[in-house]
Amino acid sequence: MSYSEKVLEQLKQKNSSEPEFIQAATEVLESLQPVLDKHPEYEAASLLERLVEPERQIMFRVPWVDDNGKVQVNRGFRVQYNSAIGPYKGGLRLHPSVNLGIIKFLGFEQIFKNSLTGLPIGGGKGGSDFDPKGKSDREVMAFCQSFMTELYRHIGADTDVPAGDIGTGAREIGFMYGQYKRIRDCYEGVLTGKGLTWGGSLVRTEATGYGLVYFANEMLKEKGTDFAGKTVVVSGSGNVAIYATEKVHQLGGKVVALSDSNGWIYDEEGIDLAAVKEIKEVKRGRIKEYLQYRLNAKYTEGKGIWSVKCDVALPCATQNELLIDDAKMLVANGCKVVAEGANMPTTLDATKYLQENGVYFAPGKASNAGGVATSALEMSQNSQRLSWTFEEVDAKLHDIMVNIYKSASAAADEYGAQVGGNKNLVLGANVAGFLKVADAMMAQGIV
Ligand code: NDP
Ligand code: 2IT
Repeated sequence: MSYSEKVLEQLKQKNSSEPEFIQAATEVLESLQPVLDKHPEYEAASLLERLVEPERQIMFRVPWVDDNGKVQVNRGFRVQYNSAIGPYKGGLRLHPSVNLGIIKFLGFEQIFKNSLTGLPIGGGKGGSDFDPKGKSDREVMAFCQSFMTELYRHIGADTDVPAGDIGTGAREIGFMYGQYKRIRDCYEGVLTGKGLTWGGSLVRTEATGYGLVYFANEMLKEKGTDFAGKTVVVSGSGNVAIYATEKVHQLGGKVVALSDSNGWIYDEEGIDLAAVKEIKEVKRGRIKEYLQYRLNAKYTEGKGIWSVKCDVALPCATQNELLIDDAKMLVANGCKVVAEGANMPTTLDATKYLQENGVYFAPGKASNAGGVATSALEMSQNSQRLSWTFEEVDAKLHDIMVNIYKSASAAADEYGAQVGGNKNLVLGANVAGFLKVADAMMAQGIV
């Protein structure tokens, strides 16, 4: 058994109730064996065993009072995974599906993603099984204040810097920041995704979606083409999906479908993004309401968005939303590029099928890194006590995404990783992200 297989076996035994974590670790560890063969010193230092074990895992009670005066209790999490190359950095997910295994998979992915950005940020993730959907602003504030009343003691601008993720947007970050400042009496860049008048960075709202499309554009360039005239399907209709759609349209492509957890819309003429922003960002409504804006659009309840014919597919909702049968439909319909905006939206077998059938595939840890990269730019601006212009931040984001593409594709080339006539960017991203962290861990001794 190879070193990576041994570590994976142990990991499966120790974490048998965490399927998403096992899935994320399997994908990474299976990619790394060629690097481990080249660097026997890693096994001698039990580097992988240390890498897969979070430095610290925090779980806590979050009590709050709802609008009926009833006390509610949620579970809070922060997994501080790896600080070899910088303070822990990663989002906070608020969704009823959140549990320790989900936060561990996200935190593990974040280590490699953050490394790929080239910026000094370690990996972490947190959140709660609290569901902001259908709650009043006061209830959301009560939850966020209670959550931060415990979390504050574990974080700090040079220790751990949380941010948004599913269910955590500008409103939630505001309530959490207010409570942190109140308890600590300290105005520091402890969270990213802040409002523009109180330490936030321009482009952070747009960054994950824009960055995803900058990355996908590099993939199209490799294939001798670009977004002009391309038909694109984007799943989800939250932060990442909305700004991915905006950038596709700016580059001359046409997004024809979007979704939420209830169903999906199809608009042959191209999605009217102003309508989607009003439904989702202002009214916090359901994607079905799009029919009130565009009479010719179609709504389908439930799953099925990947049955829509497209050139490029951008899954931007959640983990394991693109399954093997979806992959088969995409291939049969002639889709040529899949780039993940969400974290691990494609199952392992669907990824393999896409790759082996000639689809150029980008893993989220490379293609969705624009959000956290711009968070790191927010941290830099906070340290300098300066704000950069939209153009400056957007240009840096663009350069970072091009560089991530170059690092992942160079690593794929170095290890001869080709699949279905394309570079294997899954292997390339894992290897390139891993090497920087591994080097720092080796230099820092047994910690
Ligand atoms: P939002 O909360 O803004 O939007 C999430 C979208 O995905 C919504 O349309 C939501 O629908 C849908 N969705 C969520 N959970 C499910 C589910 N279980 N089944 C079906 N649909 C679901 O989150 P973001 O846009 O910020 O995040 C989307 C993805 O991108 C996540 O995987 C996140 O980890 C990842 N990501 C986010 C970054 C960021 O900067 N925000 C950075 C990098 C990655 P509904 O409203 O019905 O729940
Ligand atoms: O998954 C992710 O990279 C994020 N949710 C963004 C994290 C961040 O710190 O900006």
